[in-house]
Amino acid sequence: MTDIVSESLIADQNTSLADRLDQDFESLASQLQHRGHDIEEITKEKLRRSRLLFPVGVRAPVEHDSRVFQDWQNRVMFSRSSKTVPVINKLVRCTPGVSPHFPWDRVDDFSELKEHANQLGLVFDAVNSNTFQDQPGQAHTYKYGSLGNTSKAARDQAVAHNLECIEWGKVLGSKALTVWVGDGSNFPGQQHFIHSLERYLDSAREIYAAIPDDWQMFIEHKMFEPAFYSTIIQDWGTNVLCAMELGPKAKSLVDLGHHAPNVNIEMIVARLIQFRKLAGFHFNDSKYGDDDLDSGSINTYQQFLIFNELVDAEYRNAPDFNPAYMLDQSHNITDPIESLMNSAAEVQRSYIKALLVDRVALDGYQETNDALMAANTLKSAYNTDVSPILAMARKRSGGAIDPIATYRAADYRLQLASNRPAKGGSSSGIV
Ligand SMILES: [Mn+2]
Repeated sequence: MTDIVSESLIADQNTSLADRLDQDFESLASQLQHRGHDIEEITKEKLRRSRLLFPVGVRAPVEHDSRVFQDWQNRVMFSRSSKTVPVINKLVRCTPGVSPHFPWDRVDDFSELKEHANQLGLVFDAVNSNTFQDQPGQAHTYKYGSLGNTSKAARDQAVAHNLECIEWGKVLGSKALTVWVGDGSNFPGQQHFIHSLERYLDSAREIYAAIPDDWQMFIEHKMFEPAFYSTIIQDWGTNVLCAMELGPKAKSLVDLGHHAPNVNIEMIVARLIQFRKLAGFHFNDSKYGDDDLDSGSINTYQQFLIFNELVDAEYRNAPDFNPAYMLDQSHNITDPIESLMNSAAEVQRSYIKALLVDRVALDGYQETNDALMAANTLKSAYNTDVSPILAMARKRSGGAIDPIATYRAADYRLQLASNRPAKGGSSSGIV
């Protein structure tokens, strides 16, 4: 597939779109110039940063459909025959990172995997442990929790899995371990809130002790599911308390879908930045709960407001501010490659729009309590169509002006190739 999405195919596809893009880019350039922004600076800024940001967390939609799960497993980069992440990165040029999920993404030889990935221009980001599902052959069930289980043996087993994830991650070149546990209860009174959190913290301290000095431990909270009455790390409050308890290497990860509807997530982000505890993000979108819908498919204004806080932190040189950006979505009715490309662009779109916020004006309106103009200042940036910047940045870095169309053209060629008779044959049919 990576061969099918060739440099020449991308160049061919770009040729027909280049003139129109140049016009749109010039038009946006003059629009932004009137507002005091240099489009070249923004495009370069994006190029510089986007190579570091937006790793794609390869996650299987395991909760939904085993058939889809199988299909997904066959498509991830670890199967040599299909190369989801390399194809995406080749087209969008901003997703060089992979966030492996263990044991789903376990291989026999991690150094061989790292070498293989590096040859494809990819690197590994945070490794994810999984103690929310029982694995075949494991000695102790996680039915009643993992790191916070009442059974010491189950807790030890969960700690041991996290330690092996760290070891695998060291080989891969990862610099963080993401820990999300499904521990919780379904009935009032089922668990002692304080004792269960104490057990979680004791286990987490053992994991933290094994985190290398140049690593971080990302703690991910989630309000509910699979437990529906209480969850041990249910919100950012408990999350940050645990991160503070553990130490400076522990930080709080924000998965956009892991909050109650209508919660002010951008404010949570600001709080975590202020107290040096923002680990990063699992981007996705949601309508009702942990829907894992494509990023930017529902609430694009919220995503922009989150990036408004992130760009504000960049401008202020906020201390210990280096969040990891990952996509954490499930795709049941779309091609994951197409959805992930779309989502990467939507996340970048929010970032670019946040760069356009007139921060001097905003600061003035905040100081003078001009609520309406403060809100309008944000809206002015949000309402700008920055698509030409995204497309130009992709083109200049060797990617596709229109990644979906180029991917579909490649897929079309692939189908032609697989349908084509091996030798000669009819002259009709395939054109
Ligand atoms: Mn997540």
